[in-house]
Amino acid sequence: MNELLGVTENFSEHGGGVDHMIAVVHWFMLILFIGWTIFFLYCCWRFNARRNPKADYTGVKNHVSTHLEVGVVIIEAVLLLGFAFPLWRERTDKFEDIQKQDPVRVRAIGYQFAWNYHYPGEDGKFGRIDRHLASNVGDPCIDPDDPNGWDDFTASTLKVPVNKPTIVMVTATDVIHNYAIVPMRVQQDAIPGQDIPMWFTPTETLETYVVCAQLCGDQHGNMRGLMEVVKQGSFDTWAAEQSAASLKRNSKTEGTTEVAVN
Ligand SMILES: [Cu+2]
Repeated sequence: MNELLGVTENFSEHGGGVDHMIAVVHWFMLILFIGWTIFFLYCCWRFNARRNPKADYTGVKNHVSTHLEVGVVIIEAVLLLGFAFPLWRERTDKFEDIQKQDPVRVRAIGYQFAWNYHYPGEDGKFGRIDRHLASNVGDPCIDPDDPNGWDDFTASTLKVPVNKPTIVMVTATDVIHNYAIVPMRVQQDAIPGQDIPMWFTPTETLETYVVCAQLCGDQHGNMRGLMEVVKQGSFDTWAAEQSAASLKRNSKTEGTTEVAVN
């Protein structure tokens, strides 16, 4: 079905469910399309001028159509409240459960026209974020006075381990963007001033793209970033190296964080 619709292959744990829902919706739409087309052709035949030389100015006198419409509203309400909402609740994963699974945490900061990433470092804690400190676009705005932030590091590529949940806190520094990773089947608006969580679990190691899915300026089409899903070991080594380098830099300058925007 995905190949038929031109959709990129799925590489996340929950993506199969998303694809399944999209497929079901497409099949329903196909059934509706066929049904309405048949009804349209029937009306063309039933009400054409040759069969009805004289127009009928009174039209339908009974209330069948009103009853039908009320019936449709009731059936749709039952489908939505009785089936769709409970199913959604049951099938979607909960943020609290993901948080218990020792996820990788990273902030994605969108700006015109790229993405910057802020990792919490070896202590697993993000430094305090103070947006008043923003010195340039894509600045993660880490408060240099907070010791939790001294081992935080930034990167221009999203690197995450395979088979482990990742929580990305999505934000922006200038206008509204939209952070989308199609192979992971996730997408979230990036809004200045807000850190909004989004999560997924990659199932294979790969290199792919993240894109901006919200028209955000003249270079929006080039707002594409790299993403690497790597083995747990190489992720740990990389994160430890980056974190140690940051800590060394920040302890030298005694609290004045210098986190470069790549
Ligand atoms: Cu954008």
